Amino acid sequence: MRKKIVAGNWKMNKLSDSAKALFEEICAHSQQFGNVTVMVAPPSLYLAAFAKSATSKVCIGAQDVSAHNDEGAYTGEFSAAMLKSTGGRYAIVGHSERRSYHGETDALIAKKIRACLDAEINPVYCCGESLQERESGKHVQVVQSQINEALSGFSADELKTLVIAYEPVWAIGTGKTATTEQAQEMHADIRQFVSSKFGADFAKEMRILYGGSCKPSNAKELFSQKDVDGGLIGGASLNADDFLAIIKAAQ
Ligand code: 3PY
Repeated sequence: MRKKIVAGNWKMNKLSDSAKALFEEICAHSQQFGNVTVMVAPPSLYLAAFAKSATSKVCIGAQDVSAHNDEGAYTGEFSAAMLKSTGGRYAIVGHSERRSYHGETDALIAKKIRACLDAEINPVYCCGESLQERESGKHVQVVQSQINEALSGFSADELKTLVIAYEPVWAIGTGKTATTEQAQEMHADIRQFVSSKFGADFAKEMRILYGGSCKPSNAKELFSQKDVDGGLIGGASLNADDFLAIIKAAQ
């Protein structure tokens, strides 16, 4: 039985006071999270303070991390080891906004996954196709090739803490959500593909989250799908009531 994860990706939202208030409100409800792993990924400026004040039921994650784990001249970056030293547990890598605005490739993302694993940070690897790729029927091929490139340098043993987030790019920030059938179909395909690379036992245990306009009204149905192990939540994670309702839907 895979434990569900609900992760909030706050992206570049909220000034310090309102970020703190939102985080405190989420933490105040943590007794109600049951068996769901809840992760919050605030803007990185707030990470250390949040990690210090988080309850044991709320994990802190970064929205991105450097591919370098050695200290040095990497202006603007922070390492997975630094994240770990503040109490962070997860790092999102390969989000489509990092791919499109910062030109991140799966080769670079593979290095970020390596940096996370070396520092004992759980990587949340994002993959997903564009609208054009979906409409031309190439979505399965595109996602498989992303995963293939990002994960091929690793053994199953190394990737034990990996989480995959399937986020169709056409559903990110657009209000469009994949139908439950589309989500389940892709998740099942991802699990099958991972199984062919790393073995059935590994694939059976690996969590695959759905991301892309997941909200209270569609979360329960999405999370009830056999291969959907929770969600990576964008806009709806910025509102405590919505985020808490999504956590409830995962229980
Ligand atoms: C979204 O739901 O918009 C996301 O990008 C989550 O990462």
